[in-house]
Amino acid sequence: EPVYDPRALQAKWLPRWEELKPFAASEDAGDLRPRTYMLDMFPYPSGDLHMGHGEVFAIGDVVARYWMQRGDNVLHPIGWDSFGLPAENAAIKRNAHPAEWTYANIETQATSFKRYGISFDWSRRLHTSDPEYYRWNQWLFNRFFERGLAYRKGGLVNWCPVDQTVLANEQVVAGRCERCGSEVVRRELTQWYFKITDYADRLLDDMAQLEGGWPERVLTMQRNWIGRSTGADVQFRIEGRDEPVTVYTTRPDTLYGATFFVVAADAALAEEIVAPDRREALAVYRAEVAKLSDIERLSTEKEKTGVFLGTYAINPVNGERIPVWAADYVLSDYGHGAIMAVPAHDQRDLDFARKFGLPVKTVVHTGMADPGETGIATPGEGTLVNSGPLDGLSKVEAIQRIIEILAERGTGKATVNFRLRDWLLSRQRFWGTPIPIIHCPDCGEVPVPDEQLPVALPDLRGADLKPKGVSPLAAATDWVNVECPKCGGPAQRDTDTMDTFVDSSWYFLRYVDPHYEDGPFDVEKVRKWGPIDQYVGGVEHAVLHLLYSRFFTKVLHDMGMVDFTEPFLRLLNQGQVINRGKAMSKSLGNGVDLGEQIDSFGVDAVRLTMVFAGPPEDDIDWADVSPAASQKFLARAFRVMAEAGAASAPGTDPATGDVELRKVTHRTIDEVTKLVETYRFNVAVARMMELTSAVRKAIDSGPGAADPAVREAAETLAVMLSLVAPYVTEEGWERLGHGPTVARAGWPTADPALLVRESVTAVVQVAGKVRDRLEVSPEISEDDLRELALASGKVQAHLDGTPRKVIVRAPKLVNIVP
Ligand code: ANZ
Ligand code: ZN
Repeated sequence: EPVYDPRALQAKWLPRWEELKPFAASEDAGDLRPRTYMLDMFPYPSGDLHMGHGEVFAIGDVVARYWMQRGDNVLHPIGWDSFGLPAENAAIKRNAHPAEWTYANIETQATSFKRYGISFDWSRRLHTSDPEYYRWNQWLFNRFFERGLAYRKGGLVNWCPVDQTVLANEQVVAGRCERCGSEVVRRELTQWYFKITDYADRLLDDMAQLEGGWPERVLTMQRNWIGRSTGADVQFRIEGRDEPVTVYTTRPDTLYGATFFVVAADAALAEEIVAPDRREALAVYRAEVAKLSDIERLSTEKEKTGVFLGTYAINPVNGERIPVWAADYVLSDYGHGAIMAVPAHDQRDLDFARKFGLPVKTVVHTGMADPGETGIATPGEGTLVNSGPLDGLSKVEAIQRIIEILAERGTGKATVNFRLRDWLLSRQRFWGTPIPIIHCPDCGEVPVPDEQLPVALPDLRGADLKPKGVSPLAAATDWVNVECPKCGGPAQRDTDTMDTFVDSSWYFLRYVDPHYEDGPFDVEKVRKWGPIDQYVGGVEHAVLHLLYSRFFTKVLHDMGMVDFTEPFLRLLNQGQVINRGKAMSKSLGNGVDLGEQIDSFGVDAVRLTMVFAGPPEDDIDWADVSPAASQKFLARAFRVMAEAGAASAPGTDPATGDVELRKVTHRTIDEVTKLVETYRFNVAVARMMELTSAVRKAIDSGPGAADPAVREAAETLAVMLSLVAPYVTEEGWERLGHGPTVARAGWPTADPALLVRESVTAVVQVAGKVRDRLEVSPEISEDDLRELALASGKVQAHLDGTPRKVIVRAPKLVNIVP
């Protein structure tokens, strides 16, 4: 009796795989197999692999192994996103240097990945904290700088008071630091930015390529984040000021309804135009506003606040004088930082008007009650009133007409606005890529010449790396003080490091040759492998990493370095592994350790549990699944493969085997193929379980273990199940008399002749006499059978008009009373 011993199989096969390297992608030009690039989001080395990794990599491996079985040349690499705050914070807590902590974790995770049996090509391994990698971050920064896509500017930025660093807008979630959860404050700082806004249109428009390949909700999140809106820029004159002030509005049709004008309290303009006797009030108000986050400022719930600036704006279409206010609900960095307020048709303007007793003037008749009385603005469609030349027009017509009028007079034009802001890149932290800029008192910002890259991180071993608000690099004076590359005079290095999202914005391109020395990546090899056919990872990156990578890809495309404009053709977001209905956490005490699960049930059972738990997008509640049951199933599958292997030798002709079992096998092949290609991996596993039962039955109470159909079924099972359970199937494949490795066995093909369902004969009687016999499906419906019978020529010949009665007993009998 063959015994399933997961531990023994792991001990036997892991070293064999390391030797055989079955998952190495081929760069051989003569290799004509289709190339498929399968990528999992690379991990942070923040400890050993956890349950979440267990899930994402088990799922990714199903896809990678499937395409390998299909005969593709599959690139399935792994590396580490090894710079960054989590590693740095963990190291500081342990009084260790980030490098020591990081590289120790990488080794731990690499060992765990190998044990977990993921089909990686280990020769492609990379770590973003290696100088040979981050050198190219710096090289790319230089290219961006040359193209005007990297620039420094002062302004209000998001600051995390705990991590003591600035954050990109994308890293502020509901007003909090994405990493540590503390409330983000605003600070005035000069920082480096990537000009992602130059690509806003293309980031939106190119999403057409991703329709169907990406989850709809991710596309929607990106669309909303980029936030394109169309409207008009309109110029207002401000009394006592020569320069007109431009406002952005999505509703230029409501221009005649503007009853006041609002400037962002924190915009420079407010200080420029404020009347002398209102200056003091503005200063007090600005101090209050500085404490608020954008979310708070834009909240419709929040009580409106503001101060009158003691000056007036002139409406360009009717010359009306309207008072100018400063308020917090207008943001300084959106549009032009100033708005025309139309209280009748904009709720926030209406709230403000009611609070400060400003007039409300309806200019679009929507059929709703008067906003001035109800306090409810009417933003909808309608007919223009009180609007001179626009009267009687619809909203859409009025927008068009007013834009023409403004353009004729040179006081406005149609325009597009984006919510997307430039990507703030500088971080005041140690564990990242130094920004390759030298500040020279005479030459300004001078990039470190390419041939001097990498600008390596100073060692700083033993130094205090705690965040202090200025980069710890600033303390390394020997490193900071350099000669200006341009004039040779004394100059200083930029001491900030790059956001680690820079590292992950192009790592997928370097995998094709991670030690390439002539550029960030081998352009020729990327041409052959790119873009990524399938990407698998968490939805938490829906905006951040995926948006940045798309941006980088477009810039690289413009530089002529890649020939595609979207990096990831298909995206799968796996769910989370939770426990007892909640995310795992130390404080809840509901953590489950991946290593312990593997020790108890074996790698294959844990992987199978992950894949079988439900659709890959759904969360897995570990309390609801049973790795023990998975292990039991694997033992059954193992015995079936071992018994079939012991009873016959390879090469028997399946055509001579039991037809019933063959039909089950081929139907399973057909279904599992479709299920894997549509990500329904859990259902695919269920089909494999059914096949296992069918083989068991055939051995025990059917044609017996030596039947060629049993061998065919067992071999099919080995190959299909290898996507999920590599160890037991490798062993099964060997016992079935085949050489390693099952991973390259080749996907089985379903014989169409065996997919045809049985048919049955339906007898058709007219007035009690058999007039026809029909071959029909056993599952035919009563209606279909009635229709078929009545359509029969032989039946028609005995009918004279509509029959009086038709009695149908599907699938066997139709009785017609003429
Ligand atoms: C007049 C108006 C009348 C507006 C109306 C709306 C409705 P989106 O779609 O998000 O682009 N706005 C413009 N700049 C702003 C700023 N810096 N801070 C806050 N609000 C600003 O929104 C555009 C609309 O938001 C603009 O259209 C403007 O108000 C406001 F019945 O202008 B609207
Ligand atoms: Zn200089």
